[in-house]
Amino acid sequence: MVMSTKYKDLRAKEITPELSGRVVKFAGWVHRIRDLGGKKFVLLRDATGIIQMTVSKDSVSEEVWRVVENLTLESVVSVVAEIRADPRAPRGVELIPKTVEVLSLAKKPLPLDVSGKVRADLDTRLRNRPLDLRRMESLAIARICDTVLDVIRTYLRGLGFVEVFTPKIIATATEGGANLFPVIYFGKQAFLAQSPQLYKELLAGAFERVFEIGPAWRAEESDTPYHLAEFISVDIEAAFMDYNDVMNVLEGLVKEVVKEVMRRNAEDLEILKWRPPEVDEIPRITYLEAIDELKRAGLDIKFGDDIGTPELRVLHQRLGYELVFIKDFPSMSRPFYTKPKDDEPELSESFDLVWRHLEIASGSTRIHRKEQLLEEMKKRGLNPQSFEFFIKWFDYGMPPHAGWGLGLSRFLLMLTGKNNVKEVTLFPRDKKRLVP
Ligand code: AMO
Repeated sequence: MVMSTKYKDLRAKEITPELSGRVVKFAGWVHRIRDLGGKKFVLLRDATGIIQMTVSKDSVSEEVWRVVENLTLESVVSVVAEIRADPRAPRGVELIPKTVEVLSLAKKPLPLDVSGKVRADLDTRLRNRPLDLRRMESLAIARICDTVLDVIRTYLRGLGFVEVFTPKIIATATEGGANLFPVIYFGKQAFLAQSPQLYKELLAGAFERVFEIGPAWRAEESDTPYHLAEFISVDIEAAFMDYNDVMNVLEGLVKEVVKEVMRRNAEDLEILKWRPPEVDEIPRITYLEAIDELKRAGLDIKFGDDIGTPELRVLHQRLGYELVFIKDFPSMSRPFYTKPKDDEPELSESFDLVWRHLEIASGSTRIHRKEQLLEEMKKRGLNPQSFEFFIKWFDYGMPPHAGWGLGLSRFLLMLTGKNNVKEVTLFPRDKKRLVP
């Protein structure tokens, strides 16, 4: 939809050769300047793309020429210009300015090249993130993320899930106590939520099917390409479903997201030079099968051991999947709310969704019987009193339920081909980074 505003009639992408002859207002950033003496090609950029402004000394006013001569990269300009079709210009169209006004003059030199010519390392880019985000690649990632969020919402609503928000300042650890961020809450000890887990369970006990897209915090000590101190978690919780059911929901969702990203973000994928994996049926293997495979590969691994990124690399190499569900993890390796299998209680109704060597989601059937919940808490040395706000409601009709949590930034790695979650997070937070 085209909307004329105080500063612009059209956005860069909307300026096409068919509009040749029209005089319009345009505003954007100076992306690049090619100087041929009496002629200057100024590439103007906005969030939709780039349009060339061609300025010839002998056909513009002295005032326009003076302004253009003093332009710096990333300055913001507002122009009134005639659109002219010209096959030599990028996209076959250019602007011939009548007036050029500088709305914000950028200092020289820039701390980071925005045009994409000079490569900078990730740390430099993150220190200069507001400029880094102006790069075409950053915009492509942001647009893909936008599609993902839209498709997730539409898909889950289509299945009757209701979008909810749970409290982010909470009283107890939900995913284990090691990586909590404490907060002082009116003089009392509280924490930033590691996940919406216990609240989404309570909500499934009221609304049956809920989902949330929101932040989660983990005080991650180690600096890896896959961990953030603050990340966006996509969570669902559903009453009257078990882990197989919610794996089906997740599989359907991943398929739909990939399909829609390919369709809606073809240009962005081209900018990123990436093609997401085609998703068909996602194979499901058990933890025990994975362990056996790793043993066959010569790894020294036994029941109960974690299957981390190094082990997943080996598994991916040997089994050659793009996506796989690993299920039925040992009960004691999962949080207290995870339901052990009825016939083999040392294993649990749990799963991870793995892309190549990266866990992107995890979930389970939850315990819905109070005595069993208390038993599992005891096994893990947890104090039921601290969870009274949660456990109490298991006395009043808690349905069987299941759910999962998906790390948005990890999912985006699969969809954008980037290899560090910080690249696909606007302002990432890690141990060393609190600004910008
Ligand atoms: P889990 O702790 O496995 O499960 O987290 C779910 C998903 O969140 C992502 N994730 C992270 N992403 C970036 N940085 C981090 N530090 C980080 N930690 C986790 C991962 C992971 O798969 N309550 C359960 C989910 C459930 O059972 O519903 C939970 O939080 O992609």
